[in-house]
Amino acid sequence: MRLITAALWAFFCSSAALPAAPFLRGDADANRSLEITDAIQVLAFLFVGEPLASGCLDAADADDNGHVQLTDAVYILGYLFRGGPTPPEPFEGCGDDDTLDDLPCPYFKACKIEREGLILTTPDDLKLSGYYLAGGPPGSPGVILVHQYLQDDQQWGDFPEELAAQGWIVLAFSLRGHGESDPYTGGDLSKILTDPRGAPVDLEAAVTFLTGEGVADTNRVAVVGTSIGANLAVLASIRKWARAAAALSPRTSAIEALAATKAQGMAGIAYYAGELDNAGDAKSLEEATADPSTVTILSASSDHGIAILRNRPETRGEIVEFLRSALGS
Ligand SMILES: [Ca+2]
Ligand SMILES: [Ca+2]
Ligand SMILES: [Ca+2]
Repeated sequence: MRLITAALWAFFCSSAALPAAPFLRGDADANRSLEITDAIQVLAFLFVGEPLASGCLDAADADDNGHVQLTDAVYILGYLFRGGPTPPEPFEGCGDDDTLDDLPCPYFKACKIEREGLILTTPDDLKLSGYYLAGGPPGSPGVILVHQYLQDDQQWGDFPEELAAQGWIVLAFSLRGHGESDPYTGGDLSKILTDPRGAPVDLEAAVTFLTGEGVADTNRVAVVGTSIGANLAVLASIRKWARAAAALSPRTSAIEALAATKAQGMAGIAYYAGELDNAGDAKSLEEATADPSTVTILSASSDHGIAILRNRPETRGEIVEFLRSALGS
């Protein structure tokens, strides 16, 4: 019994680097209500080795003493049936843990999924600013969002929330030289558009984070990008970092410069381009991409990158459906 508990503990601790999700104290089964079943969940976790239905150890720490113990089950029962003390906040509504401890809460399905800020460290030791939405428990499919030149991780509107609502773990970040991330050191910022030692290294940091132990399913990662982000999404497919991608306004010459290789070996990509905006590259890239792949040319449109998502809202649902099918989720 102790061995099983230790294994579970190691599983939860491995995800301790993740941002913490808002939760409800005592609601060990994450059904948004404190009931006898929550006490039973705590006991089953401690003595039978059952995983917590909520996946959130902080929620099971009903008395907020920093440990999940028999006393937490007793505390829940005391509150419910014997007029015992009210569990500490967050109890009246979803919230964060005010008291620091080592109990991880990577995901809590009964609370609204919120953006949790995070800092990625690149292989060349830059800090990149971003945020994370735990739309599902550890091991769910993961989606990385890559913005375009002179934009940042805020360009997406509520698309990250729409993706997280599919049960996916979503990571958006700002490339070096953009948003709150460290500056680009390769010269004039426009050089980042073709520098293989710049933005691709940033995407690698995001992939490494998302495929780390206890985060997303390493075999079900997708990248969605606009303009340079689209080129990086294609690069992620070339390098087998991602099983699926959506590339809005890609450019072949920039992909080949960033990847330092021919644009070949891609699979599972949905391409988009405005008819009046370099649509030829999207078409030829799609021909070179193994199934599943699609290309959508927006007639009489010069929309580029994020403008496609903003001006053609139906694109969002199409991308979700494409990723769902390509990721098998
Ligand atoms: Ca409950
Ligand atoms: Ca406790
Ligand atoms: Ca605590």
